Amino acid sequence: MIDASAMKQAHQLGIDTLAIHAGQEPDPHSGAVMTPIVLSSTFAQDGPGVHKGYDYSRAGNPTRTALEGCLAALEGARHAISFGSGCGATTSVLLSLKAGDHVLVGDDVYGGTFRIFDKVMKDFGVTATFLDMTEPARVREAIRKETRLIWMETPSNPMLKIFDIAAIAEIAKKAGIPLAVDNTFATPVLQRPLELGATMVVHSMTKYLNGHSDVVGGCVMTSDEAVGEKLRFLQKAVGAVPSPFDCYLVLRGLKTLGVRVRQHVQNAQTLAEYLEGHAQVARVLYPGLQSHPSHALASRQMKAPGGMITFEVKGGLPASTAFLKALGIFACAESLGGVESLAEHPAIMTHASLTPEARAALGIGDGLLRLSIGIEDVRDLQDDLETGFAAARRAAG
Ligand code: P1T
Repeated sequence: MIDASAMKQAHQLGIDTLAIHAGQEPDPHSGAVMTPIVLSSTFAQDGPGVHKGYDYSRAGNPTRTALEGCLAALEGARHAISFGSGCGATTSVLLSLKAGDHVLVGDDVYGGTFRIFDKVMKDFGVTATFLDMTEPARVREAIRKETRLIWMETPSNPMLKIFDIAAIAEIAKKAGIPLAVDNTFATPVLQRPLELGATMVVHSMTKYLNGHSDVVGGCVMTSDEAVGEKLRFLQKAVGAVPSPFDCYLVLRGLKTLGVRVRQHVQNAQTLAEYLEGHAQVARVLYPGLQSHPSHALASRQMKAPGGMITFEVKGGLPASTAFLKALGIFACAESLGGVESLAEHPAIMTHASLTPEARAALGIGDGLLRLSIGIEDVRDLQDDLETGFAAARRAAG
């Protein structure tokens, strides 16, 4: 077995090998190559407190252990702690804060993440400042004496901003503040924030890690012992744990993470270039385009620019609505990172929980659309987008 704690061994292996093997070994009882789904909620003990490492499934479960071993290896972490959703993972990280604490948050984050800061943590006395971190010096200037965490997404959702993880990690380290990077859009195949100095990596496993749009889950990876211990405690104490079946599905999905992500990227690059040349497109945000303001940083920090594209269709709300309705292969749906292509309207869908002012400041307007590029034949995807543009043209008159 490739044990995540056997760091030396894991470090010598490539990420595609780790994705298939780390944390897993043939079942010692039957030889089954695939990790069994252990559904039992409780575990027999030889005597009170004498057990084989598991006593109750909220505290620990063998299928979950296998998944967490694999997740830890993929991010090069000592610890992975999994949760019942990405939001559950985010909230569990924030539960280590207390009233009076302050968090610096990247200004562009998933709407549900914004909502946790704005509508949940606020009531517990934890305040947040949302900040464009494109210029790392701004992070240093915004740190207060009560700042206890820096949180960011890169690439961010939905504006695909790129923040310099190494530079911000350096600032955080000097200030003695942990840095959490939501790596959902990039995946460890393209970007490994812990190697760049981050304290924690957070994922919605719902997305690329699982990859098949049939699980909601989340996780946090860290090599910091105190942070790992605290999160392990919160996982058990708060209980936002993923089911054994969901752990199995993510473990299964992870096996193809590398090939999937490489195909997502290839299709996305092709379609981003197509969109950039389209007469009905006002602007395209994709880190793989020269026109992206942080193209150089993305090329340095990421192995490839990822599978998400955001663009603005000309013609406002009538055009963007007609575009989404006309698509046949792309489903008009929230979420991302599955093998199938999805398209959505951030202002109405994923980022509706932002205040109108916050949306306006970010440029999340009526014509803005976000695409999660799947791994279908790229020609079919392009034809589908063209159908969307024809409908948008008719709607805009
Ligand atoms: O949906 P959930 O598994 O709880 O994950 C929340 C989450 C966290 N971080 C990022 C970067 C995300 O994109 C998400 C969820 N995002 C969507 C559902 C979406 O369509 O953008």
